[in-house]
Amino acid sequence: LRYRTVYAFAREMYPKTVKSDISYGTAGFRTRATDLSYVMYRMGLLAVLRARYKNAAIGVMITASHNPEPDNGVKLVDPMGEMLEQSWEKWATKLANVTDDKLENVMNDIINEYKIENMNDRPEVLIGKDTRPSSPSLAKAVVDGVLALGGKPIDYGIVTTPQLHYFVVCKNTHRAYGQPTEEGYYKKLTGAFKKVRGQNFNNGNYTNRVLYDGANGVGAKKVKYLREGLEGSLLVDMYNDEIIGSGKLNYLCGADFVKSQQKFPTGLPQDPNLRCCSVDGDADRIVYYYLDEDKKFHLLDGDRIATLIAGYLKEVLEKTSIDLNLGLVQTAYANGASTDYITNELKVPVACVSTGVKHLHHKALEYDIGVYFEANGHGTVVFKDSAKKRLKDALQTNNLSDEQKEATDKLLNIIDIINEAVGDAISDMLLVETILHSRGWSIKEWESAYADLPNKLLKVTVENRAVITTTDAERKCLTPDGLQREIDSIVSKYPKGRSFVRPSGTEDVVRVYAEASTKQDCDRLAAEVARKVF
Ligand code: NG1
Ligand code: ZN
Repeated sequence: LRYRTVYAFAREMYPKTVKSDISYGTAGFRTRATDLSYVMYRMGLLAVLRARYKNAAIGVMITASHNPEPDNGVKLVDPMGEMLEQSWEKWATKLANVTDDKLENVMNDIINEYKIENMNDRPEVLIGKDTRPSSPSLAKAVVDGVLALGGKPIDYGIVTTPQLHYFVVCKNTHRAYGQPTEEGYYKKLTGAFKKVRGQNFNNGNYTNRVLYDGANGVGAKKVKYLREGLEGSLLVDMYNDEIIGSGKLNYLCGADFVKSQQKFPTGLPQDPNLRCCSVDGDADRIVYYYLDEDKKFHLLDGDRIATLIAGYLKEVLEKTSIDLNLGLVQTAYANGASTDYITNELKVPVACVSTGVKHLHHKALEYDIGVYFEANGHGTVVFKDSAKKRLKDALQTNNLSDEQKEATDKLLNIIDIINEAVGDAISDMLLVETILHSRGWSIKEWESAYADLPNKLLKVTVENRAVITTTDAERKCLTPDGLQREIDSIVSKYPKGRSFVRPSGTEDVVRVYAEASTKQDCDRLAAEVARKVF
């Protein structure tokens, strides 16, 4: 009987109103909020199937991240906090696009394909949403889908994407990772942060005040709670914290605006040399920046954060007695200067993978300690369980020198500052602040490690972006025939030139990236390559 209700309910309450297809991409489904009710209900159904198949709790996050306020979206979170496994993405797409009368067939196809027999189990589905005005009704659609199929929805209300990932991991590790509550999340992060910082809140050229752009979204709402737990160890000055219904979400502010426009956001005081950071609309990305005495804008993006973290972890690691391998993972969008610096100065192995967090995360897991960041500020650090165990075991033995003991203890605390499940703006901010504090660095000193090559990212609209296929972590085109040869010949004219093109996974555009030794060359290179794509 319940089964009939599932589909009758779908037809009545959440009919498929949109004819055109959508597809589950690198960031799940994302489109205008008004077109998403039926998709949400269906993702509620899919989450229950996935949870039954994995015998674990699954997450559903409702957000469109850095997109404008009228958009929304949904992504599923797998048991260990990863993005939904790739082989299920095509089922998500099928389920979203099938007509109401065929919904039951696709559901049965999934049940048969994965031989899901425990259809009476009542697994937990953890649901989170961002601050968009459309989010509550879309969350209700997910809840209805979960209930209709007999799952147990747990509504976390408004949370950041990384918080939801954290809750899912806590649930599925029986709290070994932490308490699956917001309070548990803040306590874990701030507790570890305060331990590492100690009693001296300032150090050398580091001052414990950061200007924080909340993008008028969930990242603003949540930092208010975090601040209390920090107890003055870090002063977070909040800007752009108009939240629900202001229409200002991500507007002229936030990490995506700052990174893609390479501009100072609205709403923050423009005093020179102040350390500022911006998060995006679901607080899974962060970038730092400042204005100098001449009001020139300086951006410290994901590449900078990654190099700061990798350099520091390498140093702390060397002071312990334990031999763990450390690696850094980037995408082709990482600035060439950062890659050179990591390889030649830090001497940390660096890998390049395709765009999309799941690729970075997956590759990072190959190292004992894997640091990964996209240039846009999404990233984190992952530690192998065996690496953590070795650190903990070493601390138990009594044969460490004081220096080794201190370094091991510090590293273990640093692990607790980090949200290993997924890139997390709030946790990444605490980690950056910890490192700058420990080094006694101002933001300028951090920046002085290397000089970014001028770079440019263009969007080109073409009839069918799928005609472009790539290889070598998206750095080379396979098709259309001859395009790569043309790009190579253009690039060869520019000193330190590098350029590649690839179809976006989230927008109907082809992205053109270029970098070169001067801004003028970089602009020319980007324009020349873009012309070949038309
Ligand atoms: P696409 O649209 O595939 O380039 C963008 C970002 C990714 C990633 C995803 C998911 C760039 C160049 N691309 O992907 O880094 O964050 O969105 O949000 O920034
Ligand atoms: Zn985001």
